[in-house]
Amino acid sequence: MRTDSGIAVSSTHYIKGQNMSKTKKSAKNVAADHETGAGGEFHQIAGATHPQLTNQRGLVVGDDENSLKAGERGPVLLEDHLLVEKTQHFDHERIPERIVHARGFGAKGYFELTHSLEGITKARVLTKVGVKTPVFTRFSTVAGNMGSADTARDVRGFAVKMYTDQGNWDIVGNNIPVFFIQDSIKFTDLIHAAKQEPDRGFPQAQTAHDTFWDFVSLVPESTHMLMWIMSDRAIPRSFRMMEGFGVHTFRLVNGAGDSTYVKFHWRPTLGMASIVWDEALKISGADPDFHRRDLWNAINEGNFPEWELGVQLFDEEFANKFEFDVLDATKLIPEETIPLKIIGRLVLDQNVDNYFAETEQVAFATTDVVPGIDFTNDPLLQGRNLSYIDTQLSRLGGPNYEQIPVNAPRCPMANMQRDGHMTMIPQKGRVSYSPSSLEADSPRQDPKNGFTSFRGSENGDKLRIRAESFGDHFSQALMFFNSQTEPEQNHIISAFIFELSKVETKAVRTRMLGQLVNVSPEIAQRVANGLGMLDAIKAVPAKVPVRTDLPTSDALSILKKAVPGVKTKVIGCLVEDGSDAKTILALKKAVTAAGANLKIVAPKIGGAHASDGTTIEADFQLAGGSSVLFDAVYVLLSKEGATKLSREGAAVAWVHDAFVHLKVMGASAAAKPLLDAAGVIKDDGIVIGDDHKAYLNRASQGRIWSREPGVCSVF
Ligand code: HDD
Repeated sequence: MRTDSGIAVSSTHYIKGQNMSKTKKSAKNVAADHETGAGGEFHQIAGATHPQLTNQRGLVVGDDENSLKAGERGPVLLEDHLLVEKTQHFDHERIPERIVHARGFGAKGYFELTHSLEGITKARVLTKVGVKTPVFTRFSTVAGNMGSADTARDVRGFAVKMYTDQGNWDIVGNNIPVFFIQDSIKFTDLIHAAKQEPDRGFPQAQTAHDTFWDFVSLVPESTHMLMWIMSDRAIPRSFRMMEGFGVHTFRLVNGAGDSTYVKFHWRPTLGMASIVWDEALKISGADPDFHRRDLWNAINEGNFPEWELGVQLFDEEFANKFEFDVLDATKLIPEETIPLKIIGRLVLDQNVDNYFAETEQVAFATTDVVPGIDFTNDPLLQGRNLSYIDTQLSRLGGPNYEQIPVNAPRCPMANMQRDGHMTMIPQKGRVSYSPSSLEADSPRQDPKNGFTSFRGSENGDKLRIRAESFGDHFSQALMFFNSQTEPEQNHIISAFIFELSKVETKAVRTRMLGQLVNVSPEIAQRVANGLGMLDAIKAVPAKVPVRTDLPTSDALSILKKAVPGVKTKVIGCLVEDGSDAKTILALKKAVTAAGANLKIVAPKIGGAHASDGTTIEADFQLAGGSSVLFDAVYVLLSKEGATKLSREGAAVAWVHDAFVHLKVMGASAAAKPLLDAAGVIKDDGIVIGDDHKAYLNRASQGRIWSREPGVCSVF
């Protein structure tokens, strides 16, 4: 018999007379059965079919509660191989975390091609319409350690592994289409500057410290990316609501060997959405797992997140005339210049079975390409092509990590590589070399169908040099800023102020202001004003001055692209004893009909007594269900309840936060005492009364941006 993990076990390891499917079925009701105590024995769950507990070698364990001792109160014996094995395994449970992107969360699903790129590429995954290719996707933050918080201001990794029938193809991308640096030789420096400072080991999961701003203020090529990470793209509402980008220019190659340049884009069907910065800070405390919980829950509830795969295709002629170098990863090609062609969809419909086995051990590499997909000379990409496999060797312990199920290709695999640490596939035969003549079935190269590199012709002097065409560092930074809506621009300014305020060294803050002058004196002025450093503005000389004539691009703004609706969003409803039962039921019905989730927050987790004496079940206790966890809120209280809660700090903060985080708020008329105590001022985002339709309509349009200047300083 094989278990789900694929490990062969003897059927005698299951309690006699009961089978695996029964085990699975009964597992659903484990908690309930356990609580009833039915079945008698403490460790036995009533009606369940427990497989026998074994050690790693399949030996059935008789006692897992006590070690083997010499006498009742005597010393533990070395002979206790069960204790030794269990402890040793535990001692070795961790592997080095990723040097970057350590904190991540994965899910499985498929990629389905909807539009063929026949003639442009020979990659079957991009030419066979309707084929569903299995996929593993891992989202991540970059700088934070594995145990850091999901809502840190950071780029999000968006790595997709497609198990195609021609081998694995990885798009190891981010949720931002450009990068900090142009040449991979600077990657070590960038990451050292961004991660915790080496002498003190802090701060982690943030760029708001001296070494990061010291580095970037000395490296003007990072300026465009700084605009993006200071924007709300760096604090997404959900992995499900962010875009993904392959960043570099890649090549597609057809059967005749002709190449077309390509940039890959993932576009979420739910549209993009972000949180606001004060919310991000508070969510880090209220629920550090905010993003992973959101993805896990959505998939479990059947709300499978989906992205369109879009490509920007262009040729050498366009590359030569485009105003920036297409090999420069700090630049993008506006969608208005080359529109996206939508060619497929990515659907994540399955959570992992085991976090470590899959999400932790998955190994991506930019070199995982299939015939028909190839690299360009982007110097950042070229460096990445070395780094990924190299890092897996130390992280996963040896050259056979591709044999771990989450990494193994789903197509046939046969080669002359043998042995090494943790070899799991017993490759057959005498022949492990080539050429050979002894075995008729030993693998052979296939020049027609196999991977062949694009025949680029290269020549030139050997030089350590940065191409002049990479020299403009400020024009697209300004284009990005100018493409944003007013609230988005305000947030970029506030983020610079927040981050630079954490920088202790004044000279670093001053230098950064000097770099910002190169983007726009107005931006520098606004940031300097917020820092209280207006006197410190002194331009740092720019080699290539900013171009102010680039057209703006609506595609760069989150808000201009937002998709209205509350589908899969979460609405938090604050109740207390005396809340009106009928209104709660009606609200629940309306919210569910709109495809959103209603979560009840009450002062006690046991729930509240509604006006008609029934119990309103609570999802959160007030202190643990802060309003930052919800997209919109509803305050459903009786006059007595509202008066009582207006003296309760957590309730006042709940309502106040929702208001200053610009959320749409519904409230019963009787909730007024609490709204007043929380400083809520009526605007078109405050819907009083029972008109749930009006409330949901307003909530589906997103936050109340017009409220913002009234509740926080805009510089
Ligand atoms: Fe990288 C991980 C994305 C530049 C070296 N990178 C990593 C992951 C993502 C990216 C999403 C996490 C994969 C996972 O979930 O396991 N990296 C990017 C993007 C870049 C980029 C979009 C620029 C366009 N990276 C980059 C450079 C280098 C690396 C220039 C080195 C020269 N990246 C690594 C790495 C990591 C990694 C050290 C750490 C863990 C891993 O690879 O598997 O090799």
